[in-house]
Amino acid sequence: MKNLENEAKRVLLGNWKDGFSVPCANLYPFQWKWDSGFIAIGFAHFDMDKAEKEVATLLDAQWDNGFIPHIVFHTKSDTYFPGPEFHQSELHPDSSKKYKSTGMTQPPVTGFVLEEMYNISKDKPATLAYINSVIDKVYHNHQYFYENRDPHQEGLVYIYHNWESGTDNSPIWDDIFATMNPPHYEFTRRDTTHVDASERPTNREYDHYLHIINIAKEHNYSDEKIAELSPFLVQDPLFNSMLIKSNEALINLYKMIGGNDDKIKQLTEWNTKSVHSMNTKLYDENLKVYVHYDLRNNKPIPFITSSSFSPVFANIATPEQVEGLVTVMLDKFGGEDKYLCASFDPTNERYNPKKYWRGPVWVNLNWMLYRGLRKYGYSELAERVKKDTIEIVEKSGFYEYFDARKEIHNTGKAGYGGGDFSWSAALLLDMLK
Ligand code: 9WN
Repeated sequence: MKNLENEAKRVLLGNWKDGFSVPCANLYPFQWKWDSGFIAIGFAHFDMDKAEKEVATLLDAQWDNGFIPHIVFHTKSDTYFPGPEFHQSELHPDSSKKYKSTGMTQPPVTGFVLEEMYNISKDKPATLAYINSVIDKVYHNHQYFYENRDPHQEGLVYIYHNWESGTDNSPIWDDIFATMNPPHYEFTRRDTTHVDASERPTNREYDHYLHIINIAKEHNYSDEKIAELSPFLVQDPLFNSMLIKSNEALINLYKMIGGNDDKIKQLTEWNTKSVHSMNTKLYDENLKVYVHYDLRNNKPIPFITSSSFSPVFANIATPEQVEGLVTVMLDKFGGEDKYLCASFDPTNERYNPKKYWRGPVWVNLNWMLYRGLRKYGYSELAERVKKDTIEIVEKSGFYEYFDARKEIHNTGKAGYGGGDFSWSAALLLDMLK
């Protein structure tokens, strides 16, 4: 491939839509919450103005209760299902009056994204002034999570839909879906007109996805009712790691801004409790990794995913725990024949190297693992994650996800899902710097 850095910029500029970016043309024609954060990190390296607008546009769609939706429908498009007519965010009394959106959220990346933007900035006073103008919205979002998504006051927030995790069809959810028996809905998929169906979730899986939303809609997206009734209620180590990392970033940024002692105190209290619960409730002593917890059925979900390693990104794991995580990563995910890091345990029978979050490598997870491993002093492994990421993109292009098997990249198509995918470009650009 040509100069990777220029190619990455081309992808980002191509997906920019006057104030926000789409994750990928046609397949995802709106603004997504965690995508927008990763995209802003990419833009920060060559166009800070766009990075700032990206985040500001997302925050402009915040609800009165602090909630930030997972998709904001700024523009009309009929290339994606389900769109605004299905989600009906207007059912919730606090929803944005300005934009239609979904009634679910995505991992809270915005806090640490602001800190990344500050670190990248060549004009730090100007960037800090911008951060000062938006930071309270992010704080309000965290407040929403701790006040509405943590029914037992454990410091661990729940997600009520697999789309909230960002890791949509991971095998972790299979057993939860097995407890449900949704109707067969009539709907027309759009994703499978853009991407090979074998790389996407099945129609029956979509029945489950729509059913959970319908239950939430019946109760006008009330958090209390969702906590009481949703068949899907999970504490996700990736989601909570992002929240903890963003709490820490907000503390650092508020300290630089000055004042705000009450917020710093609150963020510190949240983090102390959250880190403790991550290391007790979500850490599996036998598997030596972090796992998801099924809050509806009150049991851990004992599978190893790339999310199981994500607490290294947020300074959550102790050095002993990191040693265990690294051993598992190398043993199960890190064979010579594989690129790091598959999204699901390659030694498990549910692993599928081509299907979305059931096995393929994702650049955003690799970026977090690279950063975390480097911070904990595992420089060799961190370098391998970085090298693998660059190599798969160089060989296969800026795809949405990639086959972990090296032989596939040498012999045929190994980049899957959407092409010219924004966060693959943005985070690769960051890794190249
Ligand atoms: C549903 C936009 C999003 C990502 C998710 C990814 C995929 C959507 C979909 O695309 O999910 O939110 O329709 O499949 O799984 O992580 O944010 O890129």
